Amino acid sequence: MMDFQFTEEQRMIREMVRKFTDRDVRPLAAKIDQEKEIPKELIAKGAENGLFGIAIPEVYGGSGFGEIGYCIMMEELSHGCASFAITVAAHQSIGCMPILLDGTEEQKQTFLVPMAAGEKLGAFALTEPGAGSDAGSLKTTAVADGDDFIINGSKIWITNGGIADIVILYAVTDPSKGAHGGITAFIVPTDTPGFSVGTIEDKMGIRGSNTAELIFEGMRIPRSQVLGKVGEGFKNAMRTLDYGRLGLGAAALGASKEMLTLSIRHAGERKQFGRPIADQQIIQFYLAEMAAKIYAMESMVYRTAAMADAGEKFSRESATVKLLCTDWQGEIVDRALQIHAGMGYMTHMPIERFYRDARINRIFEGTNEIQHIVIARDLLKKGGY
Ligand code: COS
Repeated sequence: MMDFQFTEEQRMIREMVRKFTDRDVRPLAAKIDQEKEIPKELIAKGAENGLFGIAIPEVYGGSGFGEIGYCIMMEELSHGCASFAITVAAHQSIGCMPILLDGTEEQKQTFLVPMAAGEKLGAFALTEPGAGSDAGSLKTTAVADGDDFIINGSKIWITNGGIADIVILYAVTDPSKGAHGGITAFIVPTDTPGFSVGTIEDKMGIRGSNTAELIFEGMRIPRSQVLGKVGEGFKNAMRTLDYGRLGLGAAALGASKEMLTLSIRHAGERKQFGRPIADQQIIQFYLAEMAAKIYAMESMVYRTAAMADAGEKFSRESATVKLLCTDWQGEIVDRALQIHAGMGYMTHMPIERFYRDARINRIFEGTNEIQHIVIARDLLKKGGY
């Protein structure tokens, strides 16, 4: 398909990441899934290619390609390996972005620059055992003590948690206020005394992506590592998730395109009743439905990315992207498995891995039920579309 809306530079990004995915990522995807680990060399190669700071401005060590560039990258990586794509995503769109949004110049130079270069890996630590969808009801506390804050508590299901060098941590500084002024964001290097990694989760999908429990015991963080203003951490988390949700839409788009390509190929090759199954109208309809959804996904991902790059507010749009792209990804991967039938169910084919990997996209960075809330609140607040 002609991607006429992209600039020459953006087409080059796509070409570069596509080559990288074909050469370095896809061949390792099954192994990454089985061994539940991203090889360090792959992370190093990704960093060499500038993937870990593709959206971050050049002045902070990134490539400066913005959200459109980031979505192109996520799309292309997601053709190959969801575990690797989500490792990059958790680092960049929700690990780096909180610092880019609210960090001081000094914080950006100290923390963001090495993160954007891929020298230090980031993570975003919001979720707790009792605070998932209701992210405002955190229990991790940060108590002021002179020039420091002392942090106690724990986080669960943190993507990159066990391999990150820098974690953006959200903790309660004023329990009487909750989401409205009671939560503060902190920049936490993972070698800080009092920081430890607990359980590493075993998962249904994205098995190569690291998902960890984080524990903080009397962890002392200087005020210079408070991100943004004390009490404004919840807003920082929500603004960050606007970016994260858009990126997940791009990941869903790339994985869905891969499913369509494999399904078209299989439908042309697989013969039953003496002819390719692509001759059957029902299979043609399945392919047409997949392609129609992909076209809509592509349109909304890049329209929303353009809004983000233009500095417009895009919370409702990114919630819409997350909701529809990940729901449709679920339908598309299911259709791909149906078209491949018995073959698709076998573990030597990538379809079953894509099927397992897709499922988390409707859950993390705000369940799809939460996306309905974000969309509805915005409509009611504005009193219209
Ligand atoms: N951008 C800027 N500010 C935002 C914002 C956004 N996208 N979303 C909310 N805020 C602000 C609100 O304007 C409000 O500000 P005031 O205190 O000035 O009024 C504040 O943040 C609190 O917002 P709200 O009242 O909507 O908070 P709720 O506790 O009702 O939570 C939901 C709202 C449910 C939408 C939120 O908790 C959420 O997104 N939950 C899912 C969390 C999630 O994605 N978890 C996954 C973690 S990563 S795997």
